[in-house]
Amino acid sequence: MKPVVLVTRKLPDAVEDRLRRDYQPRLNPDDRLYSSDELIAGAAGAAAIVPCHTERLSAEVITRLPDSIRIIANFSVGFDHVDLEAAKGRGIVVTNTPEVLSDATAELTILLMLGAARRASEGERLVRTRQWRDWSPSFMVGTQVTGKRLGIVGLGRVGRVTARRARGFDMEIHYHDLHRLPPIQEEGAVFHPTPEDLLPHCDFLAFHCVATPQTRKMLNAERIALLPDGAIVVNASRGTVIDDEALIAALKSGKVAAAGLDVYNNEPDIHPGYRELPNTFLMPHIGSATRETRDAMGYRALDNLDAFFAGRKPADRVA
Ligand code: 8YV
Repeated sequence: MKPVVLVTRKLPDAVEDRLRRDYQPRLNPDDRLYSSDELIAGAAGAAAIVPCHTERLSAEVITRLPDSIRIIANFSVGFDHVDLEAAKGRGIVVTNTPEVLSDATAELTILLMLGAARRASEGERLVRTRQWRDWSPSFMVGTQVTGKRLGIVGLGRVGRVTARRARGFDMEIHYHDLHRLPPIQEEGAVFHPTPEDLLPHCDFLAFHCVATPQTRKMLNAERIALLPDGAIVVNASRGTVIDDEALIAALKSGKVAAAGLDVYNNEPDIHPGYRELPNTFLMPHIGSATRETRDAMGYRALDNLDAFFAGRKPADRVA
């Protein structure tokens, strides 16, 4: 008997074809967002769940999952939406999809940097709304990216690709992480043991760290004060790393010249302050949204399922 797999969102066609071939999938062709109750009901008799970050598998939800569930194979690299301790407590294996989305997310990060620095949002609006009437040497002047210092919080897989792409703009890379990386991974990036050490070196600041209680509101008012005046902040990790009120105040005062954001607290109902500001470049959590990457994420989630049901340790086990 092929194991029953609850798939919470519509996945790429090729991934769903493979699911149909190897499993008895419960698909969601309308891509409707399930409530926790619907998810729990849909999991009845299933051996596995393939969720996205849009499903919150809190301790409460995991406690209520049917006993049949043995693995949660996430279609995401981030797993902050899953309570790992609760899963461990119930003997449920949890996996993620690392590596395959590093390029796409790094590309998006570069877009955020360029979009924020060159005032892409303002410019686009002017053209689209027919308000672009003139040109002058002082019109739409932004910040140059080339040759600037980029500080990266979290020089993991995505952070290292962003650093590599940023070197194409002759940027000088600085980073903070829990530990200094070996030189082969640093590729010349300058390590700073604390965020406080890093921030004064950041003309641009990019977040690529994991959402944990320790990184929550990491960018707060005190730390923003340590940035050079006119710094640019970008975030393609998780919204929780930013104190929204503090960043919005800094964007208003000009302390932070611009922000490029793809992730937010309380998505998609984000802090309204971001929408009102001209100096924000805002994307709707699309870091990994390329055809190639979404296929690869699906295959990676299925590789983890295949390994698990073949009695092997899934490569990307996080709990
Ligand atoms: C995904 C992401 O689109 O993988 C992640 O952690 O944040 C995104 O790139 C999303 O999580 C898919 O579930």
